[in-house]
Amino acid sequence: MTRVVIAAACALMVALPLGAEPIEGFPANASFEDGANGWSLDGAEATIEDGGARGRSALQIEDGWALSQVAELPAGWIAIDLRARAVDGPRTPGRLMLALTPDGEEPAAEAALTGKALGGGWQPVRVELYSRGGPARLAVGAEGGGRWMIDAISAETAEPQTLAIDPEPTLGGHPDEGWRPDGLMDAREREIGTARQLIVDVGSLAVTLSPEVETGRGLRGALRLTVDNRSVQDRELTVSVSAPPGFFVPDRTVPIPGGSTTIFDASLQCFRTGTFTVAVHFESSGDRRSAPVEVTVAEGFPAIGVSTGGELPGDLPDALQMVAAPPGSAGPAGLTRLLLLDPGAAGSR
Ligand SMILES: [Ca+2]
Repeated sequence: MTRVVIAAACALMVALPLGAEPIEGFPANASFEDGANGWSLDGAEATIEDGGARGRSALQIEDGWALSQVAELPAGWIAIDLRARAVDGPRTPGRLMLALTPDGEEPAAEAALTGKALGGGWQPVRVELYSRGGPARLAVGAEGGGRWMIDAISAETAEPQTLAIDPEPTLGGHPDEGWRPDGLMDAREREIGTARQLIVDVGSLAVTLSPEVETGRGLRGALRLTVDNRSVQDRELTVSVSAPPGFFVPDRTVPIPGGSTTIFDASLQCFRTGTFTVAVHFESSGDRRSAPVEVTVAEGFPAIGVSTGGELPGDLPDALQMVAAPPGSAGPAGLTRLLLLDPGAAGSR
């Protein structure tokens, strides 16, 4: 499996940017109530259909790119808010793509969403795209055989929000999808009442953790670790995680004072939903031990997109929403540039 180097936003602090100015009239016919006027559907399998999220009509696209009318746009980040729907729900194959394309250029995906990421029904989405300034179009694309609907588009200038990230964290690669060890690796199991605990001895440390963890998409700190240091010497414990694509867990080293018990929450941040088995590795005093943990990631909003340094990979892990760094953007890698918003709160936007 390809190892994808990514930079991912590490927090879920979401605030609307200050000083945002609406870009009136962009895109033209933004709710498709005037049919396909203002849009070029040439070369795309795209139609205007009933059943819109706002008003009667919406764009439905199966393949290729639908392009808005050219508009003169300011340079800088532009936030696009829209409603998106995967017509066949989470089973919808392929991906929905968005881009801000200078006039005369071919669109290339700058943000991509899967059916699993969108779920069922209309989903509010906010994407920040970079404008080089000048005449450009909004491009809505589809590939991979699924049907998608788009409605209620609006645009405003945006101040990119920079979030703290680690330099060059890595995503995925090991273990493979569906990986599950035969046993408990280096851990032993203890039952306390009806609860199960895993205990891992590493150097003079005994690490206690739960074999099963539940968390929400994008959240950190899901893995509670209790570390007993049986030595009087101070130690350090490094926690790392091997996980399928979609997880983002940088290595973390924590001081463990001698003769004490230290409790902290390690990250199992994941940007997709589902149940996965990951391997958690513990290193201390040159000793390295591992334990398997089953992680169930539930839908959670707002869900942030994973930001790649360059082009989007062609084969996205399903359920993973991604954004690319467009040419000339010169923005920090850790921007929150794609948000799936809470459908229940959509009326407030
Ligand atoms: Ca509409």
